Amino acid sequence: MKLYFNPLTRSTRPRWMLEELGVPYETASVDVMKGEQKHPAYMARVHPLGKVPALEDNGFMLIESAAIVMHLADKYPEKGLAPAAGSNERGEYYQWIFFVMTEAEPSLVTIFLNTQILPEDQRDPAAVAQATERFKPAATVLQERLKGREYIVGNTFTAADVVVGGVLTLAHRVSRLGDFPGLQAYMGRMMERPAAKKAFGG
Ligand SMILES: N[C@@H](CCC(=O)N[C@@H](CS)C(=O)NCC(=O)O)C(=O)O
Repeated sequence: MKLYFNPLTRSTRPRWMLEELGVPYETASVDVMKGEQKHPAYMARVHPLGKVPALEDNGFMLIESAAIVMHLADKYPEKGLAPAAGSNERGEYYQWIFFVMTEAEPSLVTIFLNTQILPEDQRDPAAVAQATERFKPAATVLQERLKGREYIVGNTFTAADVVVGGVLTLAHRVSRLGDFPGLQAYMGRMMERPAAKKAFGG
């Protein structure tokens, strides 16, 4: 299996998952700052939008960080990183993965782009303020869910923790976890996992 990877991007999520699974894989480095993700050959074969991550598995190509993580959990059922299909826990697993990807991540991306990535004269402080306000209720719901829980679903670590934990690292990078000690503590626990350390350590 080959993961198209850049260390400062969402490709840390599938890498974290691969490390949790302990299966063999290689990484293909894609230098996003140099624009390698927009090379026509890469876009034609690997990612039609010219982004990372992407997974290549024996000629099978898959994009979207959360989809890759969930697919990997299902591909190795013996590792127990996804609740049984059809169970209530599986429903919650879908719920929290979609929740962070749709209710939290877009606001965080807006903040990230407008505070750290775009050239200063293109940054929009109003968009940052609006996104910060949009993030707060989602973060509150997530923090409430995690009260008294070690993991986002059930009593064991699952792929949902990779996605939720991964999104929270972005919240941390844009300094939006200060008011959410419960989220900070959860993220800290997740980042202590050896697999996460490897994925985020480069
Ligand atoms: N929804 C996609 C988003 C992928 C994405 O936007 N990746 C960023 C890095 S985190 C990227 O490759 N940006 C470079 C570009 O858009 O040129 C996912 O979760 O995989």
